[in-house]
Amino acid sequence: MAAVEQQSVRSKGRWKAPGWLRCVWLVAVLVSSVSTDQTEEYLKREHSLSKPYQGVGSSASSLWDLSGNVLVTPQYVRLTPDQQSKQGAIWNRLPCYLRDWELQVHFKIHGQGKKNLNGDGFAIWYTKERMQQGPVFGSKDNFFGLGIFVDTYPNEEKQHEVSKKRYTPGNQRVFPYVSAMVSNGSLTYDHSRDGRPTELGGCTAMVRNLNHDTFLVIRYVKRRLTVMLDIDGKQEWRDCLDVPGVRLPRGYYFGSSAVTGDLSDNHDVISLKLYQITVERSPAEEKMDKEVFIPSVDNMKLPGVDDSSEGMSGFAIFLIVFFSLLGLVFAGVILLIVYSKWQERSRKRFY
Ligand SMILES: [Ca+2]
Repeated sequence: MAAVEQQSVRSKGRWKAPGWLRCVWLVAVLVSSVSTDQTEEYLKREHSLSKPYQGVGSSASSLWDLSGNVLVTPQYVRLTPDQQSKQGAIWNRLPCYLRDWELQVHFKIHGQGKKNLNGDGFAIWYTKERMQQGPVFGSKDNFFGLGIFVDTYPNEEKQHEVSKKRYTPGNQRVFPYVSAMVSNGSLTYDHSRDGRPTELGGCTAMVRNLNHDTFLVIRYVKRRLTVMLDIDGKQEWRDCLDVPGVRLPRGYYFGSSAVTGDLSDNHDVISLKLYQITVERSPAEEKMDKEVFIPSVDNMKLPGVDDSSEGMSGFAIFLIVFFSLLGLVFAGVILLIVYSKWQERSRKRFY
């Protein structure tokens, strides 16, 4: 059992080799010490949540805190019931200091509402803040860190229907929709637009009212953020989004939250399994991989702290260049005056 749990579900759905072939493969792996991209995975129990959730929310030694209308049963953690205006969250008590990790989320969204008459969805968080209620799927806006959203209600599409506005081609999408956002504390999630202005990427994911298990995996390895889904009951991961150059500080908290409004759903988390990924880095990669203090994404301008410091340095360079040029002109003028005076004097001496 423990051995099974030590393996990441990343390998799920792959072809299973017969025993003898696996032995040969194992020997081959042991013999060959040369590997370009060797990765290993370990389940980190302190950041994981699984059935039967012993002591969660009730014991002082629990690794998880509950907030809002969350309900813990032996089978699932219900973030919200299928009722209007509910909000619930579950947060890990321990900050995570891993550099490379993978979070596997086993979840279930189900309710009485017909398609697009349900809401609002749930979020998975890796943020500086924890246990703070707010408008982003029941959690705080202007957060520091990463949010992965499983959005089940098309707010923008519904507004367009009401106002009969035309769509920009390519902007219309099918819901439920999974998206990612990284914020440095200054970005606001635009609920009315389903987060379009701030999203890093996303995909459609038909995850409601399914009879089979649904999974989502968030991988963060060498600053590359990938989200994959296993929602078709085929035990296969399919790509959802892939963003390189995502800089997330260490020591943030994992959590999950959900919200219902006029429309509702049961948002259940069945398990959260965090795997440490051990990955080799070349000396050059190691040198590039400096400690991060403020979340950011390479080649993407986030307003706020990062941006203003960059803006300031640009302005400072401008000032330096400007005053240097001014100084040069001033020095030139003085030299010219001195030279003409000297010429005048030497002329007087000759006459
Ligand atoms: Ca929405």
